[in-house]
Amino acid sequence: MTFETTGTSAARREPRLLRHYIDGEFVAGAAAFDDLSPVDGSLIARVCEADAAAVDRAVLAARAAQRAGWGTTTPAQRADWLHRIADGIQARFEDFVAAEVADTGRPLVQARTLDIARGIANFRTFADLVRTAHSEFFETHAADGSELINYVTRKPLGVVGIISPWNLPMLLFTWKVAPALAMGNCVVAKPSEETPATATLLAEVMHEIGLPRGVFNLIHGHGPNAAGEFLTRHQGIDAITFTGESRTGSAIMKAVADGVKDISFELGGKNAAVVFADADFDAAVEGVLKSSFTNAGQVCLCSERVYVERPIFERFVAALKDKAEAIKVGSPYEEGTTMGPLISQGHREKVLSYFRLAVEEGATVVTGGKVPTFGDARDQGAFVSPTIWTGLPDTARCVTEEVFGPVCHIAPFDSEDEVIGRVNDSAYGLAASIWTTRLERGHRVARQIETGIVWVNAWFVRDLRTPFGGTKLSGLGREGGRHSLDFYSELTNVCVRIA
Ligand code: NAD
Ligand code: 6OD
Repeated sequence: MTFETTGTSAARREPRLLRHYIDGEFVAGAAAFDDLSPVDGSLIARVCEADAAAVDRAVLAARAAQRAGWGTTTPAQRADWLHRIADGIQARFEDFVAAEVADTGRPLVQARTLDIARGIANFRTFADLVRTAHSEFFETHAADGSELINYVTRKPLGVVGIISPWNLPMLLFTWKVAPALAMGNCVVAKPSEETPATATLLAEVMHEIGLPRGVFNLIHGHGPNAAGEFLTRHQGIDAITFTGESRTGSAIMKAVADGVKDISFELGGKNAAVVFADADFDAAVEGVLKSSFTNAGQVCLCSERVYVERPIFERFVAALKDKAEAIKVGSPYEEGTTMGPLISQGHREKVLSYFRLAVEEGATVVTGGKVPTFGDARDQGAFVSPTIWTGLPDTARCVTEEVFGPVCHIAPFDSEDEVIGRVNDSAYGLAASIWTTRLERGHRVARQIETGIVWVNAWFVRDLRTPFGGTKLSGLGREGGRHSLDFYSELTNVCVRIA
């Protein structure tokens, strides 16, 4: 593979110190850690590590700001603020793109069209939703003949703790920050230690537009026994919303149990794609290519299990192999790159351990399973090649456990009932996609799949008004549209006798 020297390499940037944003000020602390480029291992920035005292200050600042005014602003005022935040991101769009690409190594086009664009859309969508939110209303006729009306009012929860992962940093961070602020809460938010850059830029935007101090607080740091855990254990938090691994969700659930805090969890998955023989073949191959390899497979919605109806199985495997081998793996600063590295050397170790395990479990490696070599600085990065396996039993660990890399296992199936059973036989239940030209079949199968999201002839098309979340180990609760408005507020039913 060639390495073009055009473009801006993360390696050439001056390391900066990324600070916390607490009570309207950027503050450092005693400790800091390295933010390394997954493209070539170079130092991007030093990042402050919040200790318990910093987390405490952030929670107290959020509480004070919530009581001092944010909690009593009108929905229309908050909607205006959210649009101003969106405008602020838009004004620094290319800074956000550069920061996201430096932290993750993803292709520039993805950062522009998905990550940063969605960050803006999250603020605009929840601004519009909160402005137009309506209440429930019921007329009641009691047994004694009296008449009453019921209506529901919403109050903010108070202070919301937000913890987000590294795979879609800006998209997932703002997906929580926007609705939390829209509903009148103040937030203390912690991005992943792997991807602190866009969250820091967002704090700069909040500062530049003059958002009242304490409304948005940013803390950096690690998870267990560090900033993340200090936040979840803090008694001043009213709710935690978390996106990340299922076992982290379990640890957070224990941490918040004593305080009986509200929680919303978007967790891991082992998603399936089902391709029926009647599918539009080319569309299905293209769809599964996207659903398995987008963002190097580091999207919680990616399909790592692909089931293909037997008559087209061999043809489908061959076609997907050709497409996977045409993916251009490399630096985001290189023209034509369609897949960047994994997020870190540590995560690559995990993915490579599954590559080895697949062989031990008896897989046929159709393509990939390797670390590409470049003969330049990218060899210090965290690249792997797009990988396809076949031949594993449904019970294999590589078919049941989330790898979170550019990999899928393809298996044949013979009947609709059989494939529904196999898709549902999973500890996870986040998403599935079905490829068929028989739409009644699409509806019928979708209704029987035990996941929070099912796409038919599509993948990762998002209408932000729809519920988003998973069943089983994939999560707890739903966010999106009115489901976010519900999670980020307390509902009070007011019942009034009128006659
Ligand atoms: P992770 O669980 O390791 O970390 C996520 C965040 O939690 C980070 O900010 C981390 O610092 C923090 N954290 C870790 N341990 C903690 C603890 N004990 N207490 C408090 N905070 C803690 O997840 P990750 O590796 O960053 O992300 C990848 C995982 O996220 C995958 O499993 C993926 O499927 C999942 N994910 C799910 C969704 C979804 O919508 N369902 C979306 C994106 C990612
Ligand atoms: O699109 C979204 O709203 C969302 N929460 C996507 C999650 C992707 C997981 O990696």
